[in-house]
Amino acid sequence: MVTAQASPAPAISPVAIIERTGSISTREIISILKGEITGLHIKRAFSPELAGEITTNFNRNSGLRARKDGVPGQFVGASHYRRNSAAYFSECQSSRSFVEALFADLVDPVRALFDVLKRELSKQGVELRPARTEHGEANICRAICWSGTGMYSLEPHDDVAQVLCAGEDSELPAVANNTVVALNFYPSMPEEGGGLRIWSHKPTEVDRKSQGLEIAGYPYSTAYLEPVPYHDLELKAGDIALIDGGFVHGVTRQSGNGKPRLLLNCFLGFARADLVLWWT
Ligand SMILES: O=C(O)CCC(=O)C(=O)O
Ligand SMILES: [Fe+2]
Repeated sequence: MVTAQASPAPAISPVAIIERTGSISTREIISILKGEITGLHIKRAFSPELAGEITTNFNRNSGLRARKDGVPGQFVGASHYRRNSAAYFSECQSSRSFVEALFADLVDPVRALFDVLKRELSKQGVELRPARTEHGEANICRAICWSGTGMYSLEPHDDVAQVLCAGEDSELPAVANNTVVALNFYPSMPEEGGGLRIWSHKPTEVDRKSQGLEIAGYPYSTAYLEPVPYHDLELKAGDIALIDGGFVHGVTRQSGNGKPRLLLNCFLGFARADLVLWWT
């Protein structure tokens, strides 16, 4: 008798997360890049005044648009998700002035972090730079308010599938051999919810295929994730979180009236032993 093979349950990978208050250190960022820790949550890492100014600049930004790639959200900047590299880098170019307008005359906290990281990596013989092609180079970050209305305002996903599918002419797929790190700054958070949920599961290409998610890595179903333990980062305005984007993660539904949940995000990772790239 032939019986149907049920898909195996997702493998559990332990998560190692550091959560603390204070300043972010390059040592910890490099530790995530090397896959030694899964997540780093720094509370009150940038000032409420700076957070408030960036939020105001987002709300009145003339480049603010709705996403049209099936992921509900409003954003400023460019996303490489489901785009070929020509389309992505041309979108970086056309949105650059809007991204710059998020910071106006403020000290851009994302740029400040990259400046320090660049100095530290260079001492170790490693270059840090934006991903690029002949079409241009990546912006420093993108700004997004997720607007999913179900159980999650951003459904569970991984950030690796989109990197693997960035195209043969792209520098990004090489990063998927190493840790794809998501760098998130939170200028505004709702009173409740909007946490970053990280499941103890790092899907392989086989896992992704079994779920039909090999191109987007989005969205993993509730049924698939049901047996997997998770950890919630409870975020507040002014926090920074870095995670290994290979682990499934999503954003819990937000509640409370008034304050939006605003994220500044980019990705980074080793493309070679002597090169770390960032992109959005
Ligand atoms: O909004 C967040 O906290 C996470 C965002 C995220 O996972 C992504 O942009 O891929
Ligand atoms: Fe993500």
